[in-house]
Formats: sequence, structure tokens, C-alpha cells
Amino acid sequence: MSRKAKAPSTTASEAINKIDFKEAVIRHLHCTLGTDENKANNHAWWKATCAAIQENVLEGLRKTQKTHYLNDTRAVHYFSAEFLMGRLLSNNMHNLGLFDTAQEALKELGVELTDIMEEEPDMALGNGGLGRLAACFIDSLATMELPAIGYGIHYEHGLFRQEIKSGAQIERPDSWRDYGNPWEICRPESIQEVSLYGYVETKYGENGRIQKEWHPGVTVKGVPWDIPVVGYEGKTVNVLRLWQSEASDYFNWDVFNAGGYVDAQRENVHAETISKVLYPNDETEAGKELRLVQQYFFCSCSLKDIIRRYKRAHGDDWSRFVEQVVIQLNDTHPAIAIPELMRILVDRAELDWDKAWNICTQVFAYTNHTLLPEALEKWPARMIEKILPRHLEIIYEINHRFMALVDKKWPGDNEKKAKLSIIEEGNEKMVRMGNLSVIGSFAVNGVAEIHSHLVKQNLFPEFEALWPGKITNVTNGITPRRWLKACNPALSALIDKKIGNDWPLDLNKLEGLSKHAENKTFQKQFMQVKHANKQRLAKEIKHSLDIDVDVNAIFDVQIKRLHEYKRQHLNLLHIMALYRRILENPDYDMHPRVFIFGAKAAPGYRLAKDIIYAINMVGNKINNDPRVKNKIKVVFMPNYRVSLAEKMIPASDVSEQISTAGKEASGTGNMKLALNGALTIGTLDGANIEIAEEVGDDNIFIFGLTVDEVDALKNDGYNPLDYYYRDAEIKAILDWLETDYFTPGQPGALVSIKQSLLDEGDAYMVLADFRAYSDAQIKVDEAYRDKTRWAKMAIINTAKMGKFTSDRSIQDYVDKIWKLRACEVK
Ligand code: IMP
Ligand code: B1N
Repeated sequence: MSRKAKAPSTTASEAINKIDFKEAVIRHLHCTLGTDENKANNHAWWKATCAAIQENVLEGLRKTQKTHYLNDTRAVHYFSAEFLMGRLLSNNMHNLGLFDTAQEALKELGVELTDIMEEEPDMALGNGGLGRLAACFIDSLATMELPAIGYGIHYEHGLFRQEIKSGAQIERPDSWRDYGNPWEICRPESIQEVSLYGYVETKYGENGRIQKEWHPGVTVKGVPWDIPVVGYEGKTVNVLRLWQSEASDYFNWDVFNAGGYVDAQRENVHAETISKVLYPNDETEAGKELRLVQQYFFCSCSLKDIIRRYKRAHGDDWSRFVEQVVIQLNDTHPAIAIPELMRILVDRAELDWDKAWNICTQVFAYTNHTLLPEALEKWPARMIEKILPRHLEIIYEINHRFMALVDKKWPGDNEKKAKLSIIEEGNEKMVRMGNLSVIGSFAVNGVAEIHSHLVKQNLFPEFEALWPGKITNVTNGITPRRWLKACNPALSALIDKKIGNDWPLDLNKLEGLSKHAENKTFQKQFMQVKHANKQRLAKEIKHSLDIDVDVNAIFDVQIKRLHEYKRQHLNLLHIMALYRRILENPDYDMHPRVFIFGAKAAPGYRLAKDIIYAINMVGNKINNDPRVKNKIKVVFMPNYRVSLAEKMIPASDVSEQISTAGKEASGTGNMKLALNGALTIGTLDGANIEIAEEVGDDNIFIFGLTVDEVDALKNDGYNPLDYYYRDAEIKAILDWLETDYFTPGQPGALVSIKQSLLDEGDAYMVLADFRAYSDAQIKVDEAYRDKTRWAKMAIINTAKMGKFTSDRSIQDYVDKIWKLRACEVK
């Protein structure tokens, strides 16, 4: 850690007292919102409170930008198509040290802070882990006083809102800005223009130099919106800059003057469509033209913004660009930035190719987040040619020169060339964005040890051989400010009392809890906090779903996107097995358990939606079957999102992390749950492996096939029917799915799950892992009955999570990749 943790000192909290804060809130009620204390509803109070907080945020932002400018700092630019920020009020108050002040001030005004916090819509500009990781990273960057800027897209609609109707998922548009967003600032002074379509003209300049000129067909405007990112203790305030597309006046007036008013309107629609909506596909690439346009749009705006800022300080001297700028590509979604920077340097700045390439390959670094084939981006060359004709030429040129290098290393080896080429030959030529990213970057990283190992061994072995050392690991992390301090205030207060309050800046301090793990009093306090959090969640469940859950039951939680590889259906099959055991033996001995799910399915992912439907139908049956005597409850919480996660995680006893080994690159929900004292039942996959290393085998329930065993079984010819016929329970459960037991009058409504497991080969080896999972669940049950043992295990989980702070991830990026220095803001 470069930055030593200090006790909270002179932060905003000292400068601002309750009286000032009350005055500011009232002032905003009056002057910003045009209402008053008697008329204001919760929404108005929320807005006025945000405005009062924002005053402090903006002061920090101004000081930070000035300091960075005066010091001419090197900065990291985090390019990401997704930033899943969630709500900002609570986080900003905590990071400014103003939470208690605000709470007391509002109380004196007769307002409950926790009530008005519920007014804030989530900023859901991301699908899941990848987008939330970006949000945690920019929190850590600001906290560690590192000069950084996040660049992304200002989607008008974030991830869809999920409703459940008769058990099935329905998607509704998310409108996070409908009533205004109090945090964002529009910066019309920094608008950028982006070109698309058209053709390339080849010209011959003096001294025979070939000049390429792109004549674009369309120009659109990128309007930047800045969201301040407040570091803990509020000293550094960085920005997240999100681009919104608008029709360019320039282009449309042209068309308009030619008499094409209707066409001009149509172009308007087209330009504004670019940032209209976030693609809801987690880990599946739709290959849609608009998606590529979105990617190019935000990369081009961002690069131009970076270059404008650089030129303000250094003019046309490019020689210091690589000292000042590093760009991290969050997966391949922004990979088009590589040819775009080449285009700007070669065509616009007129640098020669080698110089330009030298700059590029010192500026970009690439993070890989998945090995799933369906998530690896490939674009038809013809599509790139249509949208970005000049970029396709540049990609071919990059590839041509790279192939020469490959030939030097492996003369005449065409197999190697085929594998390393950016271009995949075939019926339809495809551009592999992963290969482009590796070739155009100076560093590549995976997101957990096992994942990075597999990136080297299975995904990019030829690149590993060509450039040993280029691929490294940076294990993911989460911000403990949001994921413990803000979301679990009671546990935070207990920890503060036990080990002091500097753990949010130095999470390894939690280790200090270990020595109290066997202390009866502390165990009691720790579990009392958990109990109170469970009561709160139980109330929420009653309120939103009208299901009664027993707070003394085990709260067993699986919250994540719905995907076959994450195996929510393995969890479901086990629930059905328990149900069946109870029906067969009314005295079946188990501690009561509440199985709680939260998951959105991509709208076009049929089986994922079927699994949601099945969870709801099976749950409905079980919850209303008196023979179960409340031993099992199944709860599907609709519309899983960051703000819901913040309520569920502190209330969890068991964390389900049951992906097929080798499929989950890292996972970050696993870290959040363990940090809040939930015990993991999980496979040896992603960061679970590192969590197990930290907490020790006695404090986690590991089961199932390892990566090597999965591979071996696949190579031997995995046959799910073997498990179906050999294990009577598996057979009975799968056959049950085919009846109308859970879907009265609709036999076969759940059959697609059985089909995927038997007829379609069970690609994620659900049946192969079922028995091991069921056995591990029995161990969970036994452990929970021993209250002392469970409390000790839970405390140790919290105590051992130090490694998984995103501050550590960022420090790893700084040391291994970015070579950044902190810049103190006074
Ligand atoms: P942006 O570059 O368009 O995001 O605008 C904010 C930028 O203004 C900062 O990044 C700084 O480079 C610059 N800036 C902030 N304060 C000052 C100042 O006091 N003098 C000159 N430039 C500043
Ligand atoms: O990124 C997270 C990891 O913790 C998860 O294990 C990983 O699954 C997730 C295409 C993705 N990988 N790939 C995506 C998202 C959207 C999209 O359009 C791919 N998300 C992950 C953080 O490292």
C-alpha cells in the first residue's frame, strides 16, 4: 500500500457542522427546488440533500483538477462500456465523512435520511461484475489519490428493470434520469465530433508520401456529462466522463438546406440512438452494428478529449504523450480505440507509422474478463468496413506488420499465423478484437490467478510464447467503503469498536478480528448484527412479495446474472431434492433454510428465462405446501441491482458461488458476501480459490470438479445420462420437471431445463457436480446448527477479506502496469 491509513482528520466533516448542513438543505429546497419544508416530499428532500452534498463534492473536484493540472500529472484513463455505479448519495456522504452530520441535521428537520435515500434511482449503466468492477476501481483510484478519469457512455436507459409476472421475467425500460440526476454536470464546452461511414480517398502528397483521407458519411456530436467520484475522506475527487450522442448541427443543416427536412429528422434519430440504451447481454455478443458504433463513439470522444488536454499542456510535441497517458481497456469493448489512436497519429498528426505504433503500444493495456467463446468479440470485417472504412485499413496494416514478426519467430509456420492473426479467415472474414487488444497493448491481465493462468494456457498460448511476461494477473477487488461501511453500518460500528476505524483504508486491518473469533461475547454481537440485518431483509421480502420467512432459518443467497455457467439450476435441483426428501420423510432432519435468488436474464436468452420461471414456480409450490412445515422457503427477489445487493448481502448466511470450474473468471459478489460474514459454498473457480486460501479450508465449503477434472471428464466423453440413470434422486427430480406438478395444467412448461441437461449434453456439468453439491449442503446444515462454530467461521471470513479490497487491485495495476504516482490534493 502506498498510502498509510490515517484516522479521519481534517475532512469536510469538520468544516461542516449540523447547522451549516441544515441551512444548505433548506437553501436548496427554497432556491434550487422552489419548494419549502412544509410542502416537500421525500423526493424533494432527497434532491435538496444531494445538492447540499454536491456543494462539497464540487469544491473537491475543482481543487483536484487544479492540482492535477498544476502538477502536470500522469493519469490513467479507464475505458469501459459499462460503469455500474448504483446510488451515489450514501456513498458520497460516507466518503466525505458527512453521513452522521447529515443524518442528525435531517432528523432535526423531521426527515429520516434512510427513507429519502430510497428515492435515488440506481445508476445502472452496466450489466454485472464487469461494470461494477469499473465502479469499484474509480472509487479506489480517488481514495488512493491517483489521477484518473473514467470514460464511458451516457446511456439514456441503463439495464432494464425486471418485473416478475406469473413467475416470468418481463423487461421494462430503466429511466434513471427521468426526474433529473443531481450528480451529473453537462460540459458543453468539451463537446467532441465523431465521424462514421463514408469512404477513404488515397492521395499522393509531395515526396511520394501516400495520404489517406476519410470522407465520413455522418458526423455526430458527443456531449460529455461528468459525474464526480469522491475518494474516501474526500480529498481527491476524480471524474467519470460519460458521452451522450446528439445529432451534429453541422451535418443536419446541410441536409436540411437541400430540402430534406424529413431525412434530417431521421438522422437526428440515428445520432441520438447511439447512446440510447445499454445492451443487456452479459457475456454474449450480439454482433449488432449499433453496438460497434457505441464502442467507437465513446472511444473516439475519449481519445480526442485526452489529446485536447495533452495538447493544452504540451502543444504538438508528442514525445511526452506516453509519459502522461495510460489507457486501460476494460475487456475488448473499447479495443477500437487502438486503430482510432493510430488514425489520429498517422492521418491527422502525420507521424510516421512506426512512431505512431510505438506510442500506441506504450499507452494501451488490456484486461480480459472471460474465456467463454460466446463473449469473445469478433466483428465481421465487412461491418467494420462499412462503419469505419479507414479503421479497417489500419487494422489490416497492423496485422500485416505483425504477421511479419510472427514469421520471424516461427518461419513458415502457417498454423501459428492463423491463430495469432487479427483476422479470422472463413466464409465471412472476422476481426478478432482480443488479438487486436493483445497486439496493441503493452500489458494484458486476467482477473484472478486461475483465470490469468487459463488466459495464458488456453486462450492466448501463442502470444504467451511470443511475448513471455506480457500477460499477468491482477485479482479483482471490491471497495470496502460501499460494500461494508455504507451497506452494513451495524457491522462497521462493531468492527470500529473492536479494532479501530481505519480498516476502510487498509482492509488488512480486519485481520485483527481473528483473535476475537472464539470470544463468546464478540460472537454474540457479530451474530446479533447479522440477525438484525436478516430481520430487515425479511421485512422487505414480506413487503414486496408477501412471503413470510423465518429469521432463524439459514439465509442462503445466490445473487448474480442468470447464466447456465453460474448454475442457478444446480441450486434449484438441490432445492427440489430437499423438497422431495421432506415429502418422502416428513421428519427429514434439516435446519430451516430460505433460498434467496436475485438474477436478471438477458432478454434473448431463452433457457435463462426458463430457469427464472422454474425457480418461481417451484418456489410457489414449496412455499405453500404445509407438509414442508416452513423448512424450506424459496424467494426470488425481482429486479436485482446494486441497491438491492446492498440490502441482501449484509443479511446473508450462505453465499452460493457454484459456477462450473474454469468458467467464472473471478466473481466479485463472492468477495462482498464473505466480507459481510457469509460462508461460501463454492467450486474451485475464479476468485473462490483465493478466498479459500485466505479463510482456510475449515471456513469454506468447497465441492465439485476442479478445472482439470472438468477437462478430463470432457475429454473422456461426459455423458449426463450416466448420472441420470445411476442416481435415483437425480432421475426423480428431472422427471418431476416434466410433469405439471409445479405448473398445474401446463405439463412440460419446465422441460427445457431437463432437455438442456440430458439431450443437449449438460455443457456446464450440472449433473456431474450434483451429488458433491448436495453433500456439501449437508455439511453447511451441520455447521449452522453449531452456533459457536458458525459464528467463528463467519468472523474469520470477515477477518480474512483484506486481500480483496479494490485498493489492493489498484495498487497491483499501479505497480505492474500503470506506473502512476499519487498526487496529494490539499
Ligand atoms: P477537462 O479537461 O475538460 O475535464 O476540464 C477540467 C480540466 O481543466 C482539468 O483537467 C485541468 O486540466 C483543467 N484545469 C483545472 N483547473 C485549472 C486551472 O486552475 N487552470 C488551468 N486549468 C485548469
Ligand atoms: O467480469 C467480472 C468477473 O468477476 C466475472 O467473473 C466475469 O464474468 C465478468 C460482455 C462481459 N466477463 N465478461 C463480461 C460483460 C458484458 C459484455 O457485453 C462480457 N463480464 C465478465 C469482473 O472481472
